[in-house]
Amino acid sequence: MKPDLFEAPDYYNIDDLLTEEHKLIRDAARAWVKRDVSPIIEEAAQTATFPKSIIPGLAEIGAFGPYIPEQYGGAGLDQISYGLIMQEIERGDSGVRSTASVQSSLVMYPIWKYGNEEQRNKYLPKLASGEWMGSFGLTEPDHGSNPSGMTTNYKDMGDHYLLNGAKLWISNSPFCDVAVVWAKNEEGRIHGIIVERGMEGFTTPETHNKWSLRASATGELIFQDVKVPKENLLPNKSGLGAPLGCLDSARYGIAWGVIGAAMDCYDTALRYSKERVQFGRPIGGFQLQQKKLAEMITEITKAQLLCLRLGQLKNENKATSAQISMAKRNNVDMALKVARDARQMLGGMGITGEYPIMRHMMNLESVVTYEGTHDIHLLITGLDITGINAFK
Ligand code: TGC
Ligand code: FAD
Repeated sequence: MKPDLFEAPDYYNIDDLLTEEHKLIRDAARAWVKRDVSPIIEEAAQTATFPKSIIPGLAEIGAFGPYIPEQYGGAGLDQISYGLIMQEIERGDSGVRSTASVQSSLVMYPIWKYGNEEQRNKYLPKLASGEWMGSFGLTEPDHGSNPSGMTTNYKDMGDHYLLNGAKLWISNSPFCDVAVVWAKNEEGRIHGIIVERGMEGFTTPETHNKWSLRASATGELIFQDVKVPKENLLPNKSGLGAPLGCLDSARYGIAWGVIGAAMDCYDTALRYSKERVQFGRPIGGFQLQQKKLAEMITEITKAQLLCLRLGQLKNENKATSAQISMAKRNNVDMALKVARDARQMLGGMGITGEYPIMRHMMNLESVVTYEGTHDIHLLITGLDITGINAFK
């Protein structure tokens, strides 16, 4: 892979709207990605290997629990800092951002929000440091977009719970130390339960042959009569709203993250267009190529502004789930289109691992599907503006 020459586009001087702390945090994450992710990520993706060596670095830049209070080992940052970290990590690779999203918003967040003090003290510091890695089990083989139909269940056996069922498409599952699993009790009510590696009957087979997110490990969570101690139940929230609340936080991070992937594709295509000569001139001088570049930077700039405003709303606790859905859907779609146009601009070179574009493009095919598909988020907006539910 070529040396990482990334220069972040900031067409509307959005940096002027950030605080010095935001910029310091962002720049530290950017420097870490250049130093520790860019040199190894192409090989990790080509060989479909999760690069475990980056775990301590992710912890150091505050990517594990950016907004979790410092007393639990988190970085205690605001929501804009969280977004900027996700943007920089996904500039490196969506799979690396996935690892951080799951750890922060899908594992640490529910333990922090729905757990008790003992659970917070037991799990959060180890998750923040990367000593333990987590996964989040909501999706099942027969229940993806419609998680309320889940069949994973637990029974009260007096001194413990007995957990049965299976989760599919679970990021980090093959190496996770703990899993936050969503399961129904005997009354059919959904609860979060913490399952630890080593519990008898709990297995995590890896899903192979992915063409997307190849540097992220994906797998199953299988529970066959797993005895889970009663103290592992998250006590403070139940119902589908509990996992969906975690998704709000992760989807918000994705809305920022994919801007990073789009910026990397744009920056690569812009540089290439000035160097690549055809018909005796740089291809960046042809109107058709300028159209692609101009549209890319326009859409990236709109996405940056959308996220910044959403971050302000999140900081004030005013962001709605539907606003987050709109940003996730818009920005992932934007990044996919930027990646596809950028790839074309590199001609044949665009399909090789010499440049990051094809990897970003393939990764984004997962990002547009997970955490609620493109169509599901459109229906969430439709419901919000009309008041009429198209799901039921
Ligand atoms: P519905 O009846 O609408 O809602 C049930 C309860 O949940 C509440 N609620 C929310 N709460 C918090 N945040 C949200 N975003 C919420 N949306 C709904 C709602 O108020 C209600 O509460 P209550 O108290 O009245 O019970 O539920 P539904 O069954 O009709 O489903 C709605 C739908 C389709 C929007 C939802 O199920 C959905 O979002 N489906 C998409 C599934 C999804 O996103 N799965 C993601 C799995 S995790 C993942 O992909 C991780 S990838 C990580 C990585 O690698 O980065
Ligand atoms: P389906 O729900 O079967 O949808 C298939 C198609 O039908 C989609 O296009 C969808 O938009 C459409 N559709 C469904 N319902 C409607 C409707 N009502 N109206 C119109 N169209 C509809 N899940 C986890 O729990 N934890 C994880 O860590 C995790 N990581 C993932 C990592 C990867 C790489 C991938 C690919 C997925 C991951 N997922 C995870 C699962 C992910 O959230 C689901 O794939 C996603 O929610 C969609 O579910 P599905 O794949 O079953 O598709």
